[in-house]
Amino acid sequence: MGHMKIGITCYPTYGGSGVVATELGIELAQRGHQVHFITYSQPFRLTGPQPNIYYHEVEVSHYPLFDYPPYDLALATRMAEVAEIYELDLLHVHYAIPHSVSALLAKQMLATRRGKRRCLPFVTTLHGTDITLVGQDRSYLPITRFSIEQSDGVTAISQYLRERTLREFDIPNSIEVIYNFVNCDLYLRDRNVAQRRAEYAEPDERVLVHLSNFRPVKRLLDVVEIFDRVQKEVPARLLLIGDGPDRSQAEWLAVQKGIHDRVLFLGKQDRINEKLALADVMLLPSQLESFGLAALEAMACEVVPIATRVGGLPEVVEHGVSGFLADVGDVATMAGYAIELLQDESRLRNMGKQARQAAQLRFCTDKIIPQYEAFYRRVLERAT
Ligand code: GMT
Repeated sequence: MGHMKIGITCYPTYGGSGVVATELGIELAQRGHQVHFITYSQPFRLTGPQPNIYYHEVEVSHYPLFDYPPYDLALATRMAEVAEIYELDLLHVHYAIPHSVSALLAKQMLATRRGKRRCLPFVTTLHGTDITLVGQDRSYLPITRFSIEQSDGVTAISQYLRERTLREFDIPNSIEVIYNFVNCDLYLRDRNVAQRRAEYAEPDERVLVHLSNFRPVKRLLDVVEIFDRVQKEVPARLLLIGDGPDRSQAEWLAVQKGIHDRVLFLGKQDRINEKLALADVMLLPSQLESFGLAALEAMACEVVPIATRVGGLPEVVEHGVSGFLADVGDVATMAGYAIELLQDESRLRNMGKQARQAAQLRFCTDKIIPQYEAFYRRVLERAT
């Protein structure tokens, strides 16, 4: 089988699942597949026109009657239309709710069309909160389970998420783990970093970075607490990339602690690779991460992650080798790891190299994208 025509749906805004879906589409397109993004706005990492990539916006009608505009239905309709017009081979949806329900509807719409019946298998990739939070909500659990069961293929981004889904959802499907990935040619240490680093920090200062959507699960206040302890021992700055509900609380905490001038809120940023590449350490003290894509992106840039021992993070970060792991909320231990490392230049650089090596060996695009291609082919063979 040659190149495939693949429809991809994800949340197009800032967030790990949208990043993975978009980067996957870009990589597939570069390998010659035709990729159709079907989303309510242009995925934020999809910048500029690229060969083999199409974008189809989902319009949702807002009639006065619709207190709750039916996005899932508009999405299903658009999926079916795009699949028919562009003769898609399959749909790949990221994040179960509501995307896999819409994909199931689109599949059924096409399967029952008189005279123009069309087979449209769909793959669902589980990312984390679609299972750990949303799936636990009784009002969503049955439909999430149903749409996972009905998927023609299911993947999870870590062993942790796979096992948790099988355990808590009690589904008969097999779930294949395909880890998240990073483009190691784009995410790499900038050897001429000094000039750009000077925009944010003095030459003698270390740079710590945090990247997230600032939701409570990320424990942004712990990031500030850890940094406060670090900067008392080591001259340093903290770059906070992203935005979200916990931002103002974190800003106030930095003001209260008298470190506001050292904590730089950069907001949502493009070209994350360039920002990460000028840091020394990444702080990711999350309550839960099914994978922790930010840690992986940092590792590829030789930035050492200091994270929590939760969810899929131990599958990404090897404690003491490619980063450090501590218990949730243990800001003293995480600060201790950072201080020790930042005071020892050769250990810092060595660990940075180990982190990159781990990223390259296990999570580079050339390792992971072929796994998706092979998975799609298996799904298509089964479906026809
Ligand atoms: O972390 C978030 O709140 C965003 C969420 C998403 O779906 O956009 O991230 C999840 O998917 C990412 C990409 O696969 C993973 O790297 C994150 O660990 C995962 N977040 C959680 O499990 C909390």
